[in-house]
Amino acid sequence: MTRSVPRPLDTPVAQLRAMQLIRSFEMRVDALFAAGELRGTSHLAVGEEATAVGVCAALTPDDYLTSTHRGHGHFLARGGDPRRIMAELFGKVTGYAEGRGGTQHMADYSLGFLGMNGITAGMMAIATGAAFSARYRKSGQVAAAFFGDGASNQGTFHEALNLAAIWALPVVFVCENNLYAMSSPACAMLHIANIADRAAAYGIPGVVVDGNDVTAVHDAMAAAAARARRGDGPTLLEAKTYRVLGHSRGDLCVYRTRDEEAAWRETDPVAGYAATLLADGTLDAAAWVALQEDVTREVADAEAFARASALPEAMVV
Ligand SMILES: Cc1ncc(C[n+]2csc(CCOP(=O)(O)OP(=O)(O)O)c2C)c(N)n1
Ligand SMILES: [Mg+2]
Repeated sequence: MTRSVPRPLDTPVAQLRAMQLIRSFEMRVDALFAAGELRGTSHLAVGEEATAVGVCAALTPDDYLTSTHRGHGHFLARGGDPRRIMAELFGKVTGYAEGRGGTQHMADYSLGFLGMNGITAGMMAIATGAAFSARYRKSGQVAAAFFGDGASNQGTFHEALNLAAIWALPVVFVCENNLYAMSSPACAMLHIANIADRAAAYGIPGVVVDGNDVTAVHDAMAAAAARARRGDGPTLLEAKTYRVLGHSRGDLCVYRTRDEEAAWRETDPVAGYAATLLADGTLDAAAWVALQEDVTREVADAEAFARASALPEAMVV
């Protein structure tokens, strides 16, 4: 496998660009599914860009990261190559799993990106193991594990938090509470308001953060990662956000209202951060337009690369 380097996310504009890249990539993938050009299904992270970028901005190049079934954004934020991700979605040999894994099965160990996984909460255990390994080797690395509100009701969640707590492992559990697990609203599946409150059961800090505010996510993640690196153990970080599109392809969202969706669109993490940077003078209007055009070009280039790539050879068994 070729070595990659994590995406530099150390400036506000770099963070905005990464969020815009995720938005643009996911919207294009959504359109490709709608047009019947991509097969199967995919879980898109539109509206959840700030959690991916805020968390990755607080990691060092050596740290570990695990993802979920909704992982394109996590991977792009960490430095995954849009060309190879798109090629994997097209089932092409240049994709991260050589066209045989698809949307939920991509990894790049040179980025510390240990992978996506369709098993809800499954990667929380992998991240806990990676943190154990880091501690054993005294490497100073931290592992971050993304998971959803639905995953917090899986047994694996409790097992991972308990082990990480009793061994004070350097892991940060990042819950992307996007208010839904498929068609199930979090408010009907949890008898508490904050998933972060579950941290108390393991004697570790539980922190709630606005998951649509990239700076707030970064700051909370940086504090949790510093704590983990000091040897003080894990944190449960809950980022409140919203899954703007359906759970996966073909979901008409009949279980929620259009008013609710419109209200959340007001808190759009990408447009909101662009507005902040325009208001404080970090970015001017022309630069914002140029950034969006540049990202559109990058996504178009990824698609052209994927289309031009070969299909894998048929497997003979
Ligand atoms: C162990 C397991 N149980 C059930 C499923 C079916 N399933 C796929 S996605 C999903 C919902 C996950 O919800 P959440 O953790 O909130 O993540 P989100 O889809 O909102 O990002 C479920 C139940 C699964 N993939 N794995
Ligand atoms: Mg969810």
